[in-house]
Amino acid sequence: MEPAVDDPGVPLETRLELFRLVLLQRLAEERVMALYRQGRISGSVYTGRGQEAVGAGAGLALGPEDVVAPLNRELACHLARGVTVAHVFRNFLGKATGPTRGRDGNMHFGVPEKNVFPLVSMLGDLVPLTVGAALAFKRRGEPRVALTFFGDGAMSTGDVHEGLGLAGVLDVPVVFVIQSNHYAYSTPTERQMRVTDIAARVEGGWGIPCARVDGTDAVAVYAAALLAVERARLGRGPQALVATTLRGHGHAAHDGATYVPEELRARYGDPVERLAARLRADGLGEDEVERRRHAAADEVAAALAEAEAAPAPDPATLEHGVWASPL
Ligand SMILES: Cc1ncc(C[n+]2csc(CCOP(=O)(O)OP(=O)(O)O)c2C)c(N)n1
Repeated sequence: MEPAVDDPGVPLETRLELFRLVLLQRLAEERVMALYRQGRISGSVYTGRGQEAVGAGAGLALGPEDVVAPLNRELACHLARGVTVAHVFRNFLGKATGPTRGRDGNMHFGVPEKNVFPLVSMLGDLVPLTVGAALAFKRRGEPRVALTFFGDGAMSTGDVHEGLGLAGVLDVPVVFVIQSNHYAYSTPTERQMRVTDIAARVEGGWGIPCARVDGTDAVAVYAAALLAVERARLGRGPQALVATTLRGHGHAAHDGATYVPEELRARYGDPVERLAARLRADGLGEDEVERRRHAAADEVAAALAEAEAAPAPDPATLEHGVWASPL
């Protein structure tokens, strides 16, 4: 883990908003896991437990005109853009009024009016798309930035190589946030890449400046992401950030993560509790910290009740939105 960066320049108001975001992700995903175990969500679920600080910090560092492409582990990034918890639940529960109108029971959705790209896959596919958005901003002379995330496993895919290569030569305003969580599914990093220093790979391989940050520290992620976003906006070309984390669950709900040794787990703190401790050190009283936990729990409970009451899709609409070629 990287040492904590105690950035006194991040205002208390922003720290409190980060706390709200990581709490909401944590509590919403706990509900999602419970719903999955009750058989009320089909397929599987991929949560960001232990990695909440990364989506929250990077999401909050963007301006409203910027574009972001989050993956499954960055629910807090959606929330930072103003997407509601109820909207997320409506998708998981396959509701007609959800973002995919019941076609997906996961995080494969975008919110165009909030400049959030839809998740295609978590294996690097969003990298070339995000670079394309950044190229459009550059060609139109707009002061906007595009940001996406990918994991250490995704880093070994062709799309990531192509996307980073293109971003470098076109010198576009894009930020890559790499969630380095020691495993690609269950494969340890050292078994899928020989050079395991990801920042060194990004800088040496693609010529993109890459900061290192402790991915369990939301304030540090925010501060580093803000710097990267502003550099990109000022025309200094693509920027990257590697956030070191550990998944609190397996790759998906069905994966018990028994391959993660206890010694490794012991090296990582909980991002939610870490931020709570930091706020206490900032002078926030315990009762105020608790009040915020309760407020987040109430928001999640109300959002779930709202989503549960939403209508299911009409079976007659099954073929709507499906492209079919005439025989
Ligand atoms: C073409 C393809 N191969 C394999 C998979 C299964 N798969 C999904 S994500 C993943 C690894 C992702 O690793 P990483 O980017 O490090 O993310 P993490 O799960 O650690 O968060 C794998 C093997 C897939 N979805 N598609």
